[in-house]
Amino acid sequence: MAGAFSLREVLAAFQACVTERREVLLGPYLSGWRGLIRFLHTLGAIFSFISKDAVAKVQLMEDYCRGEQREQYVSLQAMVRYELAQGLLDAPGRPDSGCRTVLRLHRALRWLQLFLEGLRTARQDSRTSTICTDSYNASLAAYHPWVIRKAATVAFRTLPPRDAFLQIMNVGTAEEAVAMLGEALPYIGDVYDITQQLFAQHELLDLP
Ligand code: 1PW
Repeated sequence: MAGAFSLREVLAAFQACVTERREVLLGPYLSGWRGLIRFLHTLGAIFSFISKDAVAKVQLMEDYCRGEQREQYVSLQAMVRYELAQGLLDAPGRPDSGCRTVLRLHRALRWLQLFLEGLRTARQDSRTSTICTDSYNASLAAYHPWVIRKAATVAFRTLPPRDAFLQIMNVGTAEEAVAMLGEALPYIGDVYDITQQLFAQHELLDLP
């Protein structure tokens, strides 16, 4: 069915990211992002603006995954090893490394995690826009200049009420969507935590 799309697929992709050895596979990580971007587009034009930068970053990473060095970009762990060993993270004015690009997506993933968790646990009459603004302010906003924070906050105000939002996730009834979130969110948390630890270990959390 054209346009049929469920947030369940996004969460399944993030679930498929983590290997038995606790490595994060870039292929499913980027499919998760692709799905999320598709979902953001269903929220209207103003969210297309928000997702524009994520689209560019996912595209850049997909190019690495298909490029000559693709074997070095199978997992986040391989990528960090490779880019560090090649000195790709030392040169100033190199804004296109995989590590600094994934770091931006990683910070945005924290926002998504907090937002969906807020949505899951909120009272039925809660405002989606408030949940979204609060989760943004608690995460990604710290890395954004004022003008982006402002534009983001304006976009959030257009979000539909909680129950309607749960419906457009296309997972079933609001109750079913909440149950799905409860099941799937630990996997996003897992991906986030492993990535955070990897980047911290190599002192890459502040890559310009
Ligand atoms: C409904 C909740 C959905 C959460 C989805 C997350 C989407 C994240 C995209 C936010 C992007 C805002 C505008 C872009 C800002 C860029 O300057 C910034 N990129 C990100 C992803 O934060 C930093 O990238 P840069 O300039 O250092 O290359």
